[in-house]
Order: sequence, then C-alpha cells, then structure tokens
Amino acid sequence: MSQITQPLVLSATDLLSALADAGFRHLAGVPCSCLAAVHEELGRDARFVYVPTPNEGSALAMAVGFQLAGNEAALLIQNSGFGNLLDPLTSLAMISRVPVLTIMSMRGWAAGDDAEPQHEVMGRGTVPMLDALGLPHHVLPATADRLRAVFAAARRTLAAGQPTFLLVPPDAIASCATPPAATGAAFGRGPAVRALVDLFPGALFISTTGFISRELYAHSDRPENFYLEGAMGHAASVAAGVALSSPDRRVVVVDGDGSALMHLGVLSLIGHLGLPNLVHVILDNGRYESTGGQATTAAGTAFATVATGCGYRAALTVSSEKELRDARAALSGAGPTLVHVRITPHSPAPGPRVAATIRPPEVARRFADAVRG
Ligand SMILES: Cc1ncc(C[n+]2csc(CCOP(=O)(O)OP(=O)(O)O)c2C)c(N)n1
Repeated sequence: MSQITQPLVLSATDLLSALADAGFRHLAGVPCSCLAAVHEELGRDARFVYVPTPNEGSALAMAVGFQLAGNEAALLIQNSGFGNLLDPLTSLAMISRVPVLTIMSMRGWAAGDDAEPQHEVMGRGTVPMLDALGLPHHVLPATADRLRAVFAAARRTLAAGQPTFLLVPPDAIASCATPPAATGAAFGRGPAVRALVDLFPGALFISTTGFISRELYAHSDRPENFYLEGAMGHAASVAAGVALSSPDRRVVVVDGDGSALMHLGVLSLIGHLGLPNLVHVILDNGRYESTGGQATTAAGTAFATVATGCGYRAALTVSSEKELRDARAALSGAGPTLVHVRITPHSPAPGPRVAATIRPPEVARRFADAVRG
C-alpha cells in the first residue's frame, strides 16, 4: 500500500508504454500541471484514445462506459478532482463492480505547500479516504521495471472488481511541457482582464482558479475581488450567491472555458434566478492554460447561445480588446449577461499566486467586509 518515500522521477513515455502494454488504451480526465508531460506525449501517441472531460466525475462515468463496451480504461486526474469523482466512484463503479484504474497526481500530499493552500486539506485526506473506502492504491515507482510490477498488482485488484489508484507524487514525472512563447500582438488574458476592470469600476469581482485569478490579482488587487484558489468550476455559483444576496451591487464573475465547462449547469441556475446584477465573463482560450495548455472541448461550444438558451437576458461573443470595450452599452443593462471573450491560447504568464501574499481567509474576510460595508 502507498506511502510517500523517495523523490521519484519517471518519464512520461515510460508511463504511457506501461499503460499501453497493460492494455489500457482508453483514457479520460482533467489535466494537472504535474501530468503535463504525460498529456503532451499523449498528443503524439496514436496507441491511445484520450478524452478531455468537463470534470473528473464525468471522466469516471465515461471510463465505466468504455469498460462496459469492452475497452480497458484509465483516468488521468489530480486529487482535487477526487471530490468530483466520489459519487460515480461509490454509487456507480464500486456497486456495479466495473473497476477503473485512476492515475492521480497527489497535490499537497508531501509537506505543506504554503503557496497552494487549496491542496492542503485534500492533500492529507486523499489516502485516508481511499483507505476508508477500501480501495487499493500504489505509489508511482521511479523505474519502468517496478512500474510493470505495480501494473501487474493493479491488474489483480481490478480483476477482483476493485477500482484501483496509482498515486503520482508532485514532480514524480520528468519534464513538464514548456508552454509555447506568447505572441505579443494577440488579444490575451491580460488585456481582457484589464478591459473588464475598466468596464466595471466598483463592481465585485469573483475569479476562477489558476492563471485568471493571478492575472486579476496582478493587475488590480482590491478587497472587492474574491479569488478562487481551488474549487474549479464554482466561481459562478459563488457569484450567484453574492448577487442574490446583494442586489444593489454589480457582480462580475471571470471564468475560464475549462472552469465554465466543469459545472456548466450553473448557467441554467443563473438564468433561472434571473440575477439582474450579474455579469458572467468566460475568457475562452480553448485551453487549460494554467496546467500546461491542454485542449478543452470549448471549440465547439457557443457559450453565448447556451447562455441565452438558459435564460440570460443578453449574451455576446467578442474577439478583440476593442470589441470588449465597445460592449459597455450591451453590458450595462439588466442581467444576467454573459460575455464570451475569445482570447489567444498563449498569453504571457501571469504574476505570482495570490496566496503568496494574501491567504484565503484574508481574501474572504476583506471581501465580506467590502460586500457588507
Ligand atoms: C477539480 C479540479 N480539477 C483540476 C484542477 C487543475 N486545474 C487548475 S487550473 C486548471 C485549468 C483551468 O482552465 P480554464 O478555466 O480554462 O482557465 P485557464 O487555465 O485556461 O486560464 C486546472 C485543470 C483543479 N484545480 N480542480
């Protein structure tokens, strides 16, 4: 059973070869920066079918579908997504005895990582939860030979009907992907965030996890900003709660396409509530840029059409800074309103993490004061 010991480094190709040899050719998941090299290799490896799913629960359900149709399936996720996984894990895979292999990066597992407080609780809770559920788990070993032995052991527990986990300590897989160079001329995350701040002076801003929160923080930190460090996909729900409770305040939620897709049902909730003071922004780069630039499924999704179909009063798509700034009139009417902002997939890296200087309880406290005051 798992315990964290030595620093481990395995190549992404070793992991993929072992997976392929063990018969796992159908993969699904949500990326983690610790698995970026694996995703990059996967893009070049014709042996696999990889499906980027909106959240980890749908990855598991899809993998169950793969298994039912006769294909051995595995997940690639990070342990913050273990929460999304739990319901289909316990009430589908386990009770149906359709076992799936989950390769899970273990953020926050080792020592406390002060820079990333969002991983702290799940980091120490994942293994106890796996144990509480009686689920077998192994640590990714450092050599390809030992990996094959681990796969052999995993095969046995999977054959016995038990979902089995392969735990990947942070930095256990060599060479994360290098993001491509930013193109200076393109309309990216920075200009988009700056335009939004100009368009909505005095508004309450709620931003999604990853680079988008870091960009907003770097450009204009203020108590009226609430940055989600984790809870990917839930920024719009937080914003809906604030907007419903504070009808006199304009509330702007800045989502990413990956984040919005993770719990897209919240668009129906916002449309249903008809929140006149809510502006929902989706910065759509077609990528999970924060974790290395893996493609989302947003390319075929017309977010503005989805929003109006869900009852938003207005929705538009813009593709340049000028179009975004010119949308002021359209955005100043009663909401809920959605702005789908198409941006380049390669924005310059944002500044440091918010938690490097302001801890989450302080972000929450000063935001609450700003809302109530
Ligand atoms: C439940 C969960 N799964 C995965 C992650 C890892 N993660 C952090 S940020 C991020 C990408 C967010 O993508 P998007 O909203 O499109 O914004 P972008 O990074 O492109 O700015 C991911 C996958 C997470 N934090 N939580």
